[in-house]
Amino acid sequence: MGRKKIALIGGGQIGGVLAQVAMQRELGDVVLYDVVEGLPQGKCLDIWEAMPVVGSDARGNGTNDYRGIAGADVVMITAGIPRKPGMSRDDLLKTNLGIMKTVAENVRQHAPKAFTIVVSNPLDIMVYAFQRMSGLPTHMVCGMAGVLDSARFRAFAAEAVGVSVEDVTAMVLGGHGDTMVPLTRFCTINGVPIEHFLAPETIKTIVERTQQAGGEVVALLKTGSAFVSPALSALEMAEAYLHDKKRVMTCAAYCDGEYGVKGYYIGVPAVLGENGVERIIELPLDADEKSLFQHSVDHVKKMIDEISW
Ligand code: A3D
Repeated sequence: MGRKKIALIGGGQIGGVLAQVAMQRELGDVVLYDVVEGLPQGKCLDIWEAMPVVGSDARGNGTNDYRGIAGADVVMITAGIPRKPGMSRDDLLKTNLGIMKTVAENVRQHAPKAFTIVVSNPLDIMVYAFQRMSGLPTHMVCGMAGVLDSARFRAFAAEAVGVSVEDVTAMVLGGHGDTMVPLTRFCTINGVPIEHFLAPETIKTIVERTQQAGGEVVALLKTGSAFVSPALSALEMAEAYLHDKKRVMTCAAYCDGEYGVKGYYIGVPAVLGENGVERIIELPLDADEKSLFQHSVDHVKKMIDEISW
Protein backbone atom coordinates (compact mmCIF):
# COMPACT_ATOMS: atom_id res chain seq x y z
CA MET A 1 0.00 0.00 0.00
CA GLY A 2 1.57 3.23 -1.13
CA ARG A 3 1.14 6.65 0.28
CA LYS A 4 -2.01 8.64 -0.37
CA LYS A 5 -1.99 11.10 -3.24
CA ILE A 6 -2.73 14.76 -2.69
CA ALA A 7 -3.36 16.95 -5.72
CA LEU A 8 -3.03 20.69 -5.33
CA ILE A 9 -4.53 22.85 -8.08
CA GLY A 10 -2.80 26.22 -7.93
CA GLY A 11 0.85 26.52 -6.99
CA GLY A 12 0.82 30.07 -5.65
CA GLN A 13 1.28 31.23 -2.07
CA ILE A 14 -1.20 28.86 -0.44
CA GLY A 15 -0.41 25.99 -2.82
CA GLY A 16 3.27 26.21 -1.88
CA VAL A 17 2.59 25.95 1.86
CA LEU A 18 0.08 23.16 1.28
CA ALA A 19 2.72 21.20 -0.64
CA GLN A 20 5.40 21.79 1.98
CA VAL A 21 3.37 20.89 5.03
CA ALA A 22 1.56 17.95 3.42
CA MET A 23 4.94 16.46 2.50
CA GLN A 24 6.57 17.35 5.81
CA ARG A 25 3.77 15.58 7.70
CA GLU A 26 3.86 12.65 5.24
CA LEU A 27 0.14 13.09 4.68
CA GLY A 28 0.74 11.80 1.19
CA ASP A 29 2.69 12.30 -2.02
CA VAL A 30 1.96 15.65 -3.55
CA VAL A 31 1.20 16.69 -7.12
CA LEU A 32 1.23 20.44 -7.55
CA TYR A 33 -0.51 21.71 -10.68
CA ASP A 34 -0.28 25.24 -12.01
CA VAL A 35 -0.64 26.87 -15.42
CA VAL A 36 2.66 28.73 -14.99
CA GLU A 37 5.45 26.68 -16.49
CA GLY A 38 8.22 25.79 -14.06
CA LEU A 39 6.55 27.26 -10.97
CA PRO A 40 5.08 24.05 -9.52
CA GLN A 41 8.10 22.03 -10.66
CA GLY A 42 10.49 24.45 -8.96
CA LYS A 43 8.51 24.61 -5.73
CA CYS A 44 8.19 20.84 -5.50
CA LEU A 45 11.86 20.26 -6.23
CA ASP A 46 12.84 22.69 -3.48
CA ILE A 47 10.43 21.10 -0.97
CA TRP A 48 11.44 17.55 -1.88
CA GLU A 49 15.11 18.43 -1.39
CA ALA A 50 14.25 19.63 2.13
CA MET A 51 12.64 16.33 3.13
CA PRO A 52 15.86 14.58 4.26
CA VAL A 53 16.28 17.42 6.78
CA VAL A 54 12.86 16.78 8.32
CA GLY A 55 12.90 13.02 7.83
CA SER A 56 9.99 12.62 5.43
CA ASP A 57 9.90 10.24 2.48
CA ALA A 58 6.95 11.93 0.80
CA ARG A 59 7.42 12.79 -2.86
CA GLY A 60 6.41 15.96 -4.62
CA ASN A 61 5.95 16.59 -8.32
CA GLY A 62 5.09 19.79 -10.07
CA THR A 63 3.18 19.67 -13.33
CA ASN A 64 1.39 21.71 -15.98
CA ASP A 65 -0.49 18.63 -17.15
CA TYR A 66 -3.75 17.61 -15.51
CA ARG A 67 -2.98 13.94 -16.14
CA GLY A 68 -0.60 14.25 -13.22
CA ILE A 69 -3.48 14.38 -10.74
CA ALA A 70 -4.88 11.01 -11.85
CA GLY A 71 -6.30 8.95 -9.01
CA ALA A 72 -5.75 11.56 -6.29
CA ASP A 73 -7.33 10.87 -2.90
CA VAL A 74 -7.60 14.53 -2.00
CA VAL A 75 -7.76 17.60 -4.23
CA MET A 76 -7.25 21.09 -2.83
CA ILE A 77 -8.02 24.05 -5.07
CA THR A 78 -6.38 27.44 -4.71
CA ALA A 79 -6.30 28.36 -8.40
CA GLY A 80 -7.39 31.81 -9.39
CA ILE A 81 -6.18 35.26 -10.19
CA PRO A 82 -6.23 38.26 -7.84
CA ARG A 83 -8.00 41.48 -8.83
CA LYS A 84 -5.86 43.61 -11.14
CA PRO A 85 -6.01 47.40 -11.35
CA GLY A 86 -9.04 48.51 -13.36
CA MET A 87 -10.74 45.13 -13.05
CA SER A 88 -14.24 45.10 -11.58
CA ARG A 89 -15.34 42.47 -9.06
CA ASP A 90 -17.69 41.12 -11.73
CA ASP A 91 -14.87 40.73 -14.24
CA LEU A 92 -12.78 38.99 -11.61
CA LEU A 93 -15.63 36.66 -10.76
CA LYS A 94 -16.16 35.81 -14.43
CA THR A 95 -12.48 35.04 -14.94
CA ASN A 96 -12.25 32.92 -11.83
CA LEU A 97 -15.45 31.03 -12.66
CA GLY A 98 -13.89 30.25 -16.04
CA ILE A 99 -10.80 28.90 -14.28
CA MET A 100 -12.99 26.85 -11.93
CA LYS A 101 -14.82 25.32 -14.89
CA THR A 102 -11.57 23.98 -16.32
CA VAL A 103 -10.48 22.75 -12.90
CA ALA A 104 -13.85 21.05 -12.31
CA GLU A 105 -13.82 19.28 -15.68
CA ASN A 106 -10.32 18.00 -15.10
CA VAL A 107 -10.93 16.81 -11.55
CA ARG A 108 -14.04 14.99 -12.77
CA GLN A 109 -12.03 13.39 -15.55
CA HIS A 110 -8.87 12.50 -13.65
CA ALA A 111 -9.72 12.28 -9.93
CA PRO A 112 -13.48 11.70 -9.60
CA LYS A 113 -13.14 9.78 -6.32
CA ALA A 114 -11.19 12.51 -4.50
CA PHE A 115 -12.37 14.50 -1.52
CA THR A 116 -12.14 18.05 -2.83
CA ILE A 117 -11.53 21.10 -0.68
CA VAL A 118 -11.99 24.46 -2.38
CA VAL A 119 -10.06 27.45 -1.02
CA SER A 120 -10.30 29.94 -3.91
CA ASN A 121 -12.32 33.10 -3.28
CA PRO A 122 -15.08 34.14 -3.26
CA LEU A 123 -15.21 30.88 -1.32
CA ASP A 124 -18.93 30.17 -1.01
CA ILE A 125 -19.46 30.79 -4.73
CA MET A 126 -16.39 28.89 -5.87
CA VAL A 127 -17.25 25.74 -3.92
CA TYR A 128 -20.82 25.86 -5.27
CA ALA A 129 -19.46 26.40 -8.79
CA PHE A 130 -16.96 23.55 -8.50
CA GLN A 131 -19.61 21.07 -7.39
CA ARG A 132 -22.09 22.23 -10.01
CA MET A 133 -19.54 22.17 -12.82
CA SER A 134 -17.92 18.87 -11.83
CA GLY A 135 -21.12 17.05 -10.91
CA LEU A 136 -19.19 15.25 -8.14
CA PRO A 137 -21.15 14.10 -5.08
CA THR A 138 -22.00 17.02 -2.79
CA HIS A 139 -20.63 15.28 0.33
CA MET A 140 -17.23 14.85 -1.37
CA VAL A 141 -16.90 18.57 -2.11
CA CYS A 142 -16.52 21.26 0.53
CA GLY A 143 -14.95 24.63 1.11
CA MET A 144 -12.41 25.81 3.65
CA ALA A 145 -13.21 28.99 5.53
CA GLY A 146 -14.67 28.19 8.95
CA VAL A 147 -11.57 26.41 10.22
CA LEU A 148 -9.49 29.48 9.43
CA ASP A 149 -12.03 31.98 10.76
CA SER A 150 -12.37 29.88 13.93
CA ALA A 151 -8.58 29.63 14.29
CA ARG A 152 -8.32 33.40 14.14
CA PHE A 153 -11.02 33.75 16.77
CA ARG A 154 -9.21 31.19 18.94
CA ALA A 155 -5.88 32.98 18.62
CA PHE A 156 -7.39 36.31 19.69
CA ALA A 157 -9.44 34.74 22.51
CA ALA A 158 -6.48 32.75 23.89
CA GLU A 159 -4.35 35.87 23.93
CA ALA A 160 -7.05 37.91 25.69
CA VAL A 161 -7.71 35.26 28.34
CA GLY A 162 -4.03 34.33 28.73
CA VAL A 163 -4.44 30.60 28.08
CA SER A 164 -3.21 28.10 25.53
CA VAL A 165 -4.79 28.23 22.08
CA GLU A 166 -5.22 24.48 22.48
CA ASP A 167 -7.86 25.03 25.16
CA VAL A 168 -10.00 27.44 23.17
CA THR A 169 -12.80 26.12 20.99
CA ALA A 170 -14.73 28.40 18.71
CA MET A 171 -17.12 28.21 15.80
CA VAL A 172 -17.62 30.72 13.04
CA LEU A 173 -20.57 29.99 10.76
CA GLY A 174 -22.05 31.50 7.62
CA GLY A 175 -20.36 32.80 4.51
CA HIS A 176 -16.67 33.68 4.35
CA GLY A 177 -16.53 37.47 4.47
CA ASP A 178 -17.99 40.40 6.32
CA THR A 179 -21.20 38.51 7.05
CA MET A 180 -19.55 35.59 8.87
CA VAL A 181 -21.09 34.71 12.23
CA PRO A 182 -18.68 34.06 15.11
CA LEU A 183 -20.78 32.21 17.69
CA THR A 184 -19.51 33.53 20.99
CA ARG A 185 -22.11 31.49 22.88
CA PHE A 186 -20.33 28.34 21.72
CA CYS A 187 -16.81 29.61 22.40
CA THR A 188 -15.30 27.94 25.45
CA ILE A 189 -12.05 27.65 27.35
CA ASN A 190 -11.86 23.91 27.89
CA GLY A 191 -15.66 23.75 28.19
CA VAL A 192 -16.10 26.92 30.26
CA PRO A 193 -17.99 29.64 28.35
CA ILE A 194 -15.80 32.54 27.28
CA GLU A 195 -18.18 34.99 28.99
CA HIS A 196 -16.79 33.67 32.28
CA PHE A 197 -13.37 35.12 31.39
CA LEU A 198 -13.95 38.18 29.25
CA ALA A 199 -16.10 41.29 29.43
CA PRO A 200 -18.72 41.72 26.68
CA GLU A 201 -16.77 44.66 25.13
CA THR A 202 -13.62 42.53 24.87
CA ILE A 203 -15.57 39.72 23.23
CA LYS A 204 -17.09 42.20 20.79
CA THR A 205 -13.61 43.43 19.84
CA ILE A 206 -12.50 39.85 19.22
CA VAL A 207 -15.55 39.18 17.05
CA GLU A 208 -14.89 42.29 14.96
CA ARG A 209 -11.20 41.53 14.59
CA THR A 210 -12.09 38.00 13.44
CA GLN A 211 -14.50 39.36 10.83
CA GLN A 212 -11.81 41.68 9.48
CA ALA A 213 -8.81 39.41 10.01
CA GLY A 214 -8.29 38.65 6.31
CA GLY A 215 -8.18 42.36 5.51
CA GLU A 216 -5.78 43.05 8.40
CA VAL A 217 -3.22 40.71 6.82
CA VAL A 218 -3.79 42.09 3.30
CA ALA A 219 -3.26 45.65 4.55
CA LEU A 220 0.13 44.67 5.98
CA LEU A 221 1.32 42.43 3.14
CA LYS A 222 0.08 44.78 0.41
CA THR A 223 0.84 42.27 -2.36
CA GLY A 224 -1.22 39.28 -1.38
CA SER A 225 -3.42 37.71 1.25
CA ALA A 226 -2.94 35.31 4.15
CA PHE A 227 -1.41 32.05 3.02
CA VAL A 228 -0.01 30.07 5.95
CA SER A 229 -3.19 30.02 8.04
CA PRO A 230 -5.47 29.09 5.11
CA ALA A 231 -3.10 26.30 4.06
CA LEU A 232 -2.84 24.76 7.51
CA SER A 233 -6.61 25.01 7.96
CA ALA A 234 -7.27 23.19 4.69
CA LEU A 235 -4.76 20.51 5.66
CA GLU A 236 -6.63 19.87 8.93
CA MET A 237 -9.68 19.10 6.84
CA ALA A 238 -7.71 16.86 4.45
CA GLU A 239 -6.24 14.99 7.41
CA ALA A 240 -9.69 14.47 8.97
CA TYR A 241 -10.73 12.78 5.72
CA LEU A 242 -7.57 10.76 5.11
CA HIS A 243 -7.39 9.49 8.70
CA ASP A 244 -11.16 9.08 9.09
CA LYS A 245 -11.02 11.26 12.21
CA LYS A 246 -14.73 12.24 12.33
CA ARG A 247 -13.54 15.71 13.30
CA VAL A 248 -16.17 18.34 13.96
CA MET A 249 -15.12 21.29 11.83
CA THR A 250 -16.86 24.30 10.42
CA CYS A 251 -16.66 24.13 6.67
CA ALA A 252 -18.61 25.29 3.66
CA ALA A 253 -20.84 22.24 3.30
CA TYR A 254 -23.75 21.50 0.98
CA CYS A 255 -26.98 22.00 2.89
CA ASP A 256 -30.02 20.01 1.90
CA GLY A 257 -32.50 21.60 4.27
CA GLU A 258 -30.22 21.90 7.30
CA TYR A 259 -30.45 25.33 8.92
CA GLY A 260 -33.29 26.02 6.48
CA VAL A 261 -30.81 26.18 3.59
CA LYS A 262 -31.50 24.05 0.53
CA GLY A 263 -29.14 23.57 -2.36
CA TYR A 264 -26.34 25.93 -1.34
CA TYR A 265 -22.93 25.70 0.31
CA ILE A 266 -22.56 27.62 3.55
CA GLY A 267 -20.32 27.51 6.63
CA VAL A 268 -21.79 25.05 9.15
CA PRO A 269 -20.32 22.61 11.67
CA ALA A 270 -19.88 19.22 10.04
CA VAL A 271 -18.34 15.83 10.75
CA LEU A 272 -15.42 15.09 8.40
CA GLY A 273 -14.33 11.48 7.97
CA GLU A 274 -13.68 8.81 5.36
CA ASN A 275 -16.97 9.60 3.61
CA GLY A 276 -16.17 13.28 3.24
CA VAL A 277 -18.74 15.55 4.85
CA GLU A 278 -20.53 12.81 6.77
CA ARG A 279 -23.17 14.95 8.42
CA ILE A 280 -24.02 18.48 9.36
CA ILE A 281 -24.55 19.32 13.00
CA GLU A 282 -27.52 21.59 13.58
CA LEU A 283 -26.99 23.87 16.54
CA PRO A 284 -29.88 25.37 18.44
CA LEU A 285 -29.30 28.98 17.36
CA ASP A 286 -31.09 31.74 19.24
CA ALA A 287 -33.06 34.45 17.46
CA ASP A 288 -30.11 36.85 17.06
CA GLU A 289 -27.76 34.15 15.79
CA LYS A 290 -30.43 32.90 13.39
CA SER A 291 -30.93 36.33 11.93
CA LEU A 292 -27.17 36.93 11.47
CA PHE A 293 -26.82 33.50 9.87
CA GLN A 294 -29.79 34.13 7.57
CA HIS A 295 -28.32 37.47 6.54
CA SER A 296 -25.09 35.68 5.60
CA VAL A 297 -26.97 32.97 3.70
CA ASP A 298 -29.02 35.57 1.81
CA HIS A 299 -25.83 37.35 0.79
CA VAL A 300 -24.31 34.14 -0.62
CA LYS A 301 -27.57 33.14 -2.37
CA LYS A 302 -27.88 36.55 -3.99
CA MET A 303 -24.38 36.35 -5.44
CA ILE A 304 -24.99 32.85 -6.79
CA ASP A 305 -28.42 33.68 -8.20
CA GLU A 306 -26.99 36.69 -10.07
CA ILE A 307 -24.57 34.52 -12.05
CA SER A 308 -25.74 33.45 -15.52
CA TRP A 309 -24.79 29.77 -15.26
P1 A3D B 1 -1.81 33.13 -5.59
O1 A3D B 1 -0.49 33.16 -4.93
O2 A3D B 1 -2.16 34.19 -6.57
O3 A3D B 1 -1.97 31.69 -6.28
C1 A3D B 1 -2.94 31.38 -7.21
C2 A3D B 1 -2.32 30.45 -8.23
O4 A3D B 1 -3.32 30.03 -9.15
C3 A3D B 1 -1.19 31.11 -9.06
O5 A3D B 1 0.01 30.38 -8.92
C4 A3D B 1 -1.72 31.05 -10.49
O6 A3D B 1 -0.71 30.82 -11.44
C5 A3D B 1 -2.67 29.85 -10.40
N1 A3D B 1 -3.62 29.81 -11.49
C6 A3D B 1 -4.13 30.84 -12.23
N2 A3D B 1 -4.94 30.33 -13.18
C7 A3D B 1 -4.93 28.99 -13.03
C8 A3D B 1 -5.56 27.94 -13.72
N3 A3D B 1 -6.37 28.17 -14.77
N4 A3D B 1 -5.32 26.67 -13.30
C9 A3D B 1 -4.52 26.44 -12.26
N5 A3D B 1 -3.89 27.39 -11.56
C10 A3D B 1 -4.10 28.65 -11.96
O7 A3D B 1 -2.99 33.15 -4.50
P2 A3D B 1 -2.99 32.50 -3.04
O8 A3D B 1 -2.35 31.16 -3.10
O9 A3D B 1 -2.53 33.50 -2.06
O10 A3D B 1 -4.57 32.34 -2.83
C11 A3D B 1 -5.29 31.40 -3.61
C12 A3D B 1 -6.79 31.63 -3.48
O11 A3D B 1 -7.21 31.41 -2.13
C13 A3D B 1 -7.25 33.05 -3.82
O12 A3D B 1 -8.48 32.97 -4.53
C14 A3D B 1 -7.48 33.69 -2.47
O13 A3D B 1 -8.42 34.73 -2.50
C15 A3D B 1 -8.01 32.51 -1.70
N6 A3D B 1 -7.95 32.59 -0.23
C16 A3D B 1 -8.97 32.04 0.46
C17 A3D B 1 -8.99 32.11 1.83
C18 A3D B 1 -10.12 31.51 2.60
O14 A3D B 1 -10.10 31.51 3.81
C19 A3D B 1 -11.25 30.94 1.88
C20 A3D B 1 -7.93 32.72 2.52
C21 A3D B 1 -6.88 33.26 1.79
C22 A3D B 1 -6.90 33.19 0.40
